[in-house]
Amino acid sequence: MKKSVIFMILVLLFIAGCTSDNNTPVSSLDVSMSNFAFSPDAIRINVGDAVTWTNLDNVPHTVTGDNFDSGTLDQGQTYQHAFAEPGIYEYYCNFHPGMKGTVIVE
Ligand SMILES: [Cu+2]
Repeated sequence: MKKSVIFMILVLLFIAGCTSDNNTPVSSLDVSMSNFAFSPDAIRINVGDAVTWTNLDNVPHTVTGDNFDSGTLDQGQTYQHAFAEPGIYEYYCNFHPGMKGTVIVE
């Protein structure tokens, strides 16, 4: 009996681990940079939409992709970029390469 309970808990933890995907794109035109992360880190927009990034951290960040670059954004500064072509655009912060984000343009 005890063993089966432990087994059930392990199964539930396993399922929870598989379904909690923090990279699921959400529909948003606003991305914040806080605690050294883009939030949300993956967004879905329509062709022609402009995304606005805002740096909430007290250290500088950048929004750097293949064909767009915010330059240095200090705390409170924003950067806006419109996406005219459908595609998947990955970007990162120049100062913190671990900071990554994705814009999916449909
Ligand atoms: Cu950064």
